Amino acid sequence: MSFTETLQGLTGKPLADCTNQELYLALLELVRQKSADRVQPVTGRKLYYISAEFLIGKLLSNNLINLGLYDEARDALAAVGKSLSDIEEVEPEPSLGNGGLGRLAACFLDSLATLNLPGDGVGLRYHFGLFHQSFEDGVQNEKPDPWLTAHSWAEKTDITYPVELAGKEYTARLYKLAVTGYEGRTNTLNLFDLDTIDESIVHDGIAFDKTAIDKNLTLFLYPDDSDEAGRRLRVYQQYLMVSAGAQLILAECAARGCDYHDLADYAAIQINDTHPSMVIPELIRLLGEKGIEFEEAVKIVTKTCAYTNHTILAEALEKWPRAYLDAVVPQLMPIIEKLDALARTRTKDESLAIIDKDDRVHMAHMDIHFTHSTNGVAALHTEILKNSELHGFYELYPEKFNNKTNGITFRRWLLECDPRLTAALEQHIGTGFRKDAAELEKLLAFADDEAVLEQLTAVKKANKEALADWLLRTQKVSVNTDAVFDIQSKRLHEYKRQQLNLLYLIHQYYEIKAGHLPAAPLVSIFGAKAAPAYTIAKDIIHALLTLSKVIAADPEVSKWLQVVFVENYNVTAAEKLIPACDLSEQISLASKEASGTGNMKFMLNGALTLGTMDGANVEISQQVGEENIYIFGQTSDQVIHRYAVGDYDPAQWVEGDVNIRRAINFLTGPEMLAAGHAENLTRLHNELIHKDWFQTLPDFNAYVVRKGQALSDYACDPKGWRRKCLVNIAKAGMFSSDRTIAEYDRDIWHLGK
Ligand code: GL9
Repeated sequence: MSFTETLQGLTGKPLADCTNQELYLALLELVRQKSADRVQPVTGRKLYYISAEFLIGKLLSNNLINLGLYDEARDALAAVGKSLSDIEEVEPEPSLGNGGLGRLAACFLDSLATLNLPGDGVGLRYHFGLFHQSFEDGVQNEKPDPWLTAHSWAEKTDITYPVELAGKEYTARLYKLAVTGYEGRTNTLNLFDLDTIDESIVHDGIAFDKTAIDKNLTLFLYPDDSDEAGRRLRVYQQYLMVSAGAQLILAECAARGCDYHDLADYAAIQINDTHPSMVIPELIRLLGEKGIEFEEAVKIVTKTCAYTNHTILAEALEKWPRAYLDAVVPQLMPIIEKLDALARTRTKDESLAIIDKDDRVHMAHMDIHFTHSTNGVAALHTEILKNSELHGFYELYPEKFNNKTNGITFRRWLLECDPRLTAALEQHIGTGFRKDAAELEKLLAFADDEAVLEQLTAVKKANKEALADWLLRTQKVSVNTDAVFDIQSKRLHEYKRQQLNLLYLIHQYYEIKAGHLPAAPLVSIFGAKAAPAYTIAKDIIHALLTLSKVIAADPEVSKWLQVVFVENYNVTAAEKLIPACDLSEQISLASKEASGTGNMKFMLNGALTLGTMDGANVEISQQVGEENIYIFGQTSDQVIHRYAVGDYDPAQWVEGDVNIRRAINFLTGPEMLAAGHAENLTRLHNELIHKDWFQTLPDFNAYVVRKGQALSDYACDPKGWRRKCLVNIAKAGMFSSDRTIAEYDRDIWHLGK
């Protein structure tokens, strides 16, 4: 049967007569059937990647590509006057994640299935995801982001598990979402939910009664934790995930013949950051119910579980007040106390304890003591963990520490999002890189081939045109595609320093007004959501939106400079932005970005990085060589030293530098106040002058100089620029998540064995 006939069998009428919605549903069904054909029996050890977030993005195109059906589907639809990309627009994006940590989990699932490794995800089926962002009057506005339509990729099962929360029993229901690898097997993303959730309790944006657990538990990812009810709700969510997950794992292993004593031969559990850490005491509890003594259960769990640390920011290393756990999971507290006592027999160092003197339970400490592996997510990050943040633990357990530099799946972040570049690459180096990313290096043979370089430039130009069309259609802004497209898209956080970019733009505004014109016009594009309770992050968004208006209203400046803030940044938006980028902003304060993965996506799509020596930027720089990347700013050692000395005073920098002073004072100057809100702008101004916790000002001048250099290279040395782009693409191979997953498997999981 031809593809058209098969699809028509599902629509029940000629394809030409179908709506895009009908075609979408038929394709969804077709993909489901084909994915089911690729389910394989599990032998030996199987991975359970347990994570609060799985930022999977839209699935239709990705699944068609991985099943080898994309071209056929596109052509069959085109033959009847339908467009696959229009059909894709019907699909809602599941917003089950926030940022890199969640997207990493999604890339890992793709690579596991592609490498034919048995590995499933375990998480929650949030009804409204993180939130949908819109801008109203220059301010971020939050709404629910529904994605669960009548026909969704996540299929309801009749598998349920009882979960006890605050002494009351709830029923967790399992939903399964098929994950098919590229020419690989089909694994499962297991998502838990309660049948009793009531979406109608959400009002006024994303507000809801935080105490009605049976109705609210899986409404949102990361519910507002600025009050106690919100923080407790996070504990409720985490326990729902780990308890149902642990029961699923034990049931699946038992079905394969495991007698629980040998659990580690059947299961490897990867704890993705501290949100799932309670899986440790929960497994010990459940093994106890099966008759296994505490001491043996601890050994089994330690052998089965491994932990990934994704950040050194203290606020993200969860420490739950004991009172919360006493209230929500009283069944776990006696076990956590015994684990704390056991940990104290291994070290006298009070700072390594699980329960501290203020009765807070340190989740990461429990992870490190009672799993067999702790990994960081980029070389620099792992070194910082070993040498400073987790130094005491490293001394106690040097053998547990290892690095696994993050990666991204090239299927989504090259084949799917950049078909033009993919076609160009295939013309010269064949298709081997689809499964063996190292083959991208073959491109280096063309580094001085003018025709190839021009082809890459033409691809970039076409992608910029496509982004411009999309921006016009969805955001009603028009951009100059001859300008440099400079993009900073990632969560809004002070450590990522969108405010540094903001100060640069203000600086440029003054320079242009003074007749010091830049080498090339610049379109500066932002995409970022701020956590709803993170005031300064929202103020930074407001300042950028306001500056955008001020510049647009000034014909002298707007010829050279434009600021665009994309609404509701998500995976779908990233897929449009990344292929069109010339300059990738990776400007976090050195030592603070554990890895970054956007940096890898931009590089793979032929953008040059403007960045600090932070996270995986360090490894990108090693790969491409310093002449093919724009590095600036303090090193992590300098930053760590400055924090240690503790004498950083932003006011001195403001006083001592006219450019810094001019840029900061502009925030509360007449132009900005006329276009924006004094309250937000003043708060940000004060924050920068009096606190600047992430040391924006010491890096300001270096940033201005380096960015100027990049713009001048772009404008004055186009040949050199193109060559740099080619080298970046060619050297991106090491950042494939296939490489990362192969390393996890080799060093930690040993799957299928
Ligand atoms: C993060 C780090 O901040 C990133 O640098 C890193 O690339 C990713 C994946 O390892 O993990 N840690 C973290 O807590 N988040 C990250 O993105 N947070 C969220 O996504 C909420």
